[in-house]
Amino acid sequence: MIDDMLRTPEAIRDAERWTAHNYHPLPVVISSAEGSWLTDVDGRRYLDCLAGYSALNFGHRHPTLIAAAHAQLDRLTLTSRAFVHDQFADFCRELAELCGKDLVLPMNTGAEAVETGIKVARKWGYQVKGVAPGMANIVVAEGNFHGRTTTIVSFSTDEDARADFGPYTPGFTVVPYGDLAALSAAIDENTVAVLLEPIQGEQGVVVPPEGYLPGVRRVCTEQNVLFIADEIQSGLGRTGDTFACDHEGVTPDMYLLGKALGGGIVPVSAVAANTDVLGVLRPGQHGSTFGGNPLACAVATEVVRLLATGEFQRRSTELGARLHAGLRSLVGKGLVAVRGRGLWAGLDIDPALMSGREACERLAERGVLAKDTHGATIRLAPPLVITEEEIDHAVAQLAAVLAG
Ligand code: IF1
Repeated sequence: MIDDMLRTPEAIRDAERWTAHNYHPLPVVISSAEGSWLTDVDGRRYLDCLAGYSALNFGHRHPTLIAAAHAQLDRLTLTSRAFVHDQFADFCRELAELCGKDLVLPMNTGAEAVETGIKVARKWGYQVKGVAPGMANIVVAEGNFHGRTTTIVSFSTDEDARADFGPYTPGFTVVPYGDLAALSAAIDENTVAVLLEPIQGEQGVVVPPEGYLPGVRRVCTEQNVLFIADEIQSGLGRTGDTFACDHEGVTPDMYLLGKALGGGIVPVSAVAANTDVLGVLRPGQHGSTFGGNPLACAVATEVVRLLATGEFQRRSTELGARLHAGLRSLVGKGLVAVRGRGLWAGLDIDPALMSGREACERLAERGVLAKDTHGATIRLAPPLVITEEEIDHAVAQLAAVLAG
């Protein structure tokens, strides 16, 4: 049926004609969506098991979020931060309270939140910790994915993401993910921060060993180093907790948030930290044209309120258990490994059977959309509004694909 999908060649050909080829999308052309379901230009329906890489945790067009967007569109959409607007304080306060932090700095994309975290950590290092000028270093993990800017790819270990984008930004030390001894050994008098994904998304939903994150927290506290948790993909309900760090009771010095914070409607990201960290910034030292705009704040405030109920964290935990039980039953039947937590899973397919891409093409033929990461690994991250029946359906379609 993948060939059937190519029956929509004009839409795909037009897309390919007029855009740089920085993606290799599945041959599906989506025209509408609601909840966990997408509909293509020919009326075919697909269960969304990617959810915009976790930007659609609340499903497509969640009514509360769409209503907030519509109401704000009819009032005020942008002021810049040169002025204040009436949506700003509620958003920053309610997000800060959700994070248990003093302050929030709103941006737009995840990469901007990461860049903001890097800049704030460096400035904190010089002005608070007393690191020698220009010497600040940040410890990061092998297999990291934190975005696509030139500084961020400077410390990527993925050659596809990094090659030929030099010269690279210095000031980063890469250590094996999950290896606390290596991380501790990499910290010296110039280390201002450790930047980690609590669960590595693009690497294939890699969960660190139990005790690793508490260990990182302890070492950072002991060494006066900021622990920056990139929760852009792992956070906001995806793993069954508000933040993936919550699973082991770890509180980072800085949360980096994005994706689902914008409700799948507008790009919204943010850095949340206490005054002793974010307080190093003075007017004119950092900013963004759209960061904290009225439309973003109106939607993101409702996102924070949805999370404050705990409903989506409970769904992710309960439905995630069903998903993982179903996936584990396929180990030895085409799957070699299943990783993840909550409604987030990384699946290693037997490479002798098919690639991750091929598996995703065959799933698409069966009306389930997912995305491969590398090689024979695919990730499943459905909206947290998915139902038990839809989970069973997705697992059944995967079983059929693996069975050939
Ligand atoms: C793509 C995946 C990739 C992220 C974490 C920061 C960012 C991301 C943990 C930057 C973004 C996106 C980017 C998108 C595909 C997707 C992704 F991991 F989710 F699968 F690439 F690796 N921190 N991840 O996951 O956020 O600037 O994109 O808003 O670039 O192809 P952004």
